[in-house]
Amino acid sequence: MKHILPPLPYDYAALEPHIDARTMKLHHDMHHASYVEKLNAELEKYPELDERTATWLLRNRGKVPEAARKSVHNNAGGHVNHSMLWRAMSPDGGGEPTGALADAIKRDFGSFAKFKTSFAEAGGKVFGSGWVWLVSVRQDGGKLQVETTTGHDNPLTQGHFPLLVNDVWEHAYYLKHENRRPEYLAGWWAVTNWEEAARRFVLASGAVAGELEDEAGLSVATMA
Ligand code: MN3
Repeated sequence: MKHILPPLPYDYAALEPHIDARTMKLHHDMHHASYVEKLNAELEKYPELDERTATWLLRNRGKVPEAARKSVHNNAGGHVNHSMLWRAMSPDGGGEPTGALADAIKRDFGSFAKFKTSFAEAGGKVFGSGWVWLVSVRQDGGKLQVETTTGHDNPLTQGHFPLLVNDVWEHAYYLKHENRRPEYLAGWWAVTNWEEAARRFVLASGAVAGELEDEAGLSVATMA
C-alpha cells in the first residue's frame, strides 16, 4: 500500500486573504507531499507494515521497528495532521458552530468566545513547531478540551479524538504573517470549517467504536 497525498479540497487561493495562495501551494504540494514521500520510502524496507494505515502507525509506535520508529512517526504524523488540517478549513468557513457541537463547547468552555480565546492562546504558546487542537476525550465522557502537540504528534496517540486542528509551524503562516503568529491565529476563524468539526464530533460521540475511515481514506480511529 502506498500512502497518497489527498488533493486540496479547494483552490490554492480559496482561503485568501486569510491564507495566501503561495503558502497553500508550498504547504500542500511541497511540505505535505514530502511527508508522504518519506513515509513511503521508509516503509519500503518493512513489508510487514505494508497494510497499515497512517493512523495505525501513529498509534502503534512501539510496533514499528526501532530503526524506523522516529522517521515513521514524524512522517505519518505529518501526513495525518495535514490531511485533517485541509479539511478543518473552508472558503465557506467562519461563523460559529451550531447544534450539539455548539452545546458541548458551551458546556466545557463556558462560551464560544472563551473557547476561541483558549485555542488561540494555546496555539500562540506552542514553542517551536507544533499544532493546536480541539479534541474530544472519550475516557472523560467526551469532554472537549484544547491541546497542543509538538513536531507532528497527534492527540490520537493519547486516545483523544481531534475535532479541529490548526498548524502553527512557521511554514503555515510566515510568508504572509512573518513572525506574527497571533495575527494568523486571529484571522484563521474566518476560514474555520465548523461543518467538518461537527461531522467529526458525531464520529467521536457516536456509538461507533474502533476503526473509522474518513473521506481522505485515512483511518481516524477512536479508542474503543
Ligand atoms: Mn504544516
